[in-house]
Formats: sequence, structure tokens, C-alpha cells
Amino acid sequence: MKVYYHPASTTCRPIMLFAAENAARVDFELVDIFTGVQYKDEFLAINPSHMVPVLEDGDFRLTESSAILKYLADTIDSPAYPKALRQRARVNERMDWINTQMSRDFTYGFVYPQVLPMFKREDPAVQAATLSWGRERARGWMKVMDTHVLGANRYLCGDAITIADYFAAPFIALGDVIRCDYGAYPNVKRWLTSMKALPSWRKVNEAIDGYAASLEDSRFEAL
Ligand SMILES: N[C@@H](CCC(=O)N[C@@H](CS)C(=O)NCC(=O)O)C(=O)O
Repeated sequence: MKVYYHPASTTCRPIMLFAAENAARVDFELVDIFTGVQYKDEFLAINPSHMVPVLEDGDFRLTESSAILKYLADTIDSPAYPKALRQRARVNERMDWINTQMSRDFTYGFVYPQVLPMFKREDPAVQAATLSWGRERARGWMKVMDTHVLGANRYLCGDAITIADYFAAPFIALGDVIRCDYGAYPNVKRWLTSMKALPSWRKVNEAIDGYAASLEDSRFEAL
């Protein structure tokens, strides 16, 4: 099984983390998205949406990090993607929530416009409005995550780690780049600390941690 990836990509790191923690046999092939190779015909034939990750298993090709994680978990029969209908539905629910609620506002609406040039709005007024909108909505989702999604639970779906946790952690940890400390969200902070304690976390995240370090003189708005 092969996964086209980039080590700094927030949508690739959940797959890298899950594979590393579960000894899944995956060959990772670098696509250097910072050089624009994803727009060349060769890669567009692999993914017309010009994005990583992309999984290849024989002649089967799959895009979308959430779908890839589920496929990978099932190929190794992982308990992190339970088979029981309601447990599985809960994992799917959490992953969709991270993808379409939290990530849309926190990642794409608040963090990326501050740290990735291609997401930064040229007009300062538009940039300020984007960040203000993203921050307010992200604060709301953090509160929901803290109080209702996690609450006293150890992980996003209860007391056992699932692929929802592998999926969510790199998105939430992006707050480190803009120096969010999550003090206002103690359950989120506790959960993220436990995810960061996974043996593979540091290695999987070294590219993004290096990028964060390169921005240490920059000023950011945090939550
Ligand atoms: N919805 C996709 C998003 C993937 C995505 O945003 N990939 C980014 C890296 S994090 C990418 O490849 N960007 C290159 C581009 O847009 O040209 C998923 O979850 O897999």
C-alpha cells in the first residue's frame, strides 16, 4: 500500500501517525506540494484535485484523509475503527464534525490565513475580518469540543483511542503554530497532551514543528 504525502501536511499527518502507531505497512511517497508538482499532469492523473494524501492499494486509488484513515484501519482490522454499528457511527460522526465544523473555521478560517501565504487575504481589512470571523466560530467549536465532545472522556469517542483521535489531533495541534495554549479549554488541552505523548508523535510532526520554530519571531492572533 502506498500513500502520496507531504510531511508538513495536516491532512497527511493523521495517516502517518496512525500508520506509525499501528505498524501499518505503508510506503509513503513524497509529493513536494511547495514546488507545485501537484499541478503537473503526472500528479493530476493521480488526483485531479491536486492534493495529498492519496492512497494506492493495487489498482484502487483513494483520496480524502478521512476516507483513507478508515480504509487503512479496516485493512489492518484495527479496533481503533470499531465494527459495531453505533460505535462506528460515533467515530464517523466525530470525524465529520472535525472536518466540517472545527477544521473549516479553526484551520482554514483562522490558522492558515495567518501562517500560509496562499491563504492570506491581500486586503488587510479582508484579512482582519477573516480572522475575526474564524476566531469567533473556532472559539465556539472549541467550547463544544471541550464540554460535549470530550467532557470527562479520555478520547473523542470514549475511553479508547479511535481513528477520530488520530484524525483530529494534527488539526487541533496546529494551534501550536500560532501559540494557542488552550487554557480556556482544559479537556482539549488534556486530550491533546495525551495525543502528543504517543511514541510516534514527535517524529511524525517534526516538519510542522520545524516550520513553527521558523515563525518564532512572527506575531499571531491566538484564540
Ligand atoms: N479534503 C482533503 C484536503 C487535502 C489537502 O488540503 N491537502 C493539501 C495539503 S494539507 C494539499 O495537498 N494542497 C496542495 C494544493 O492544494 O495544491 C483531505 O482531507 O484529504
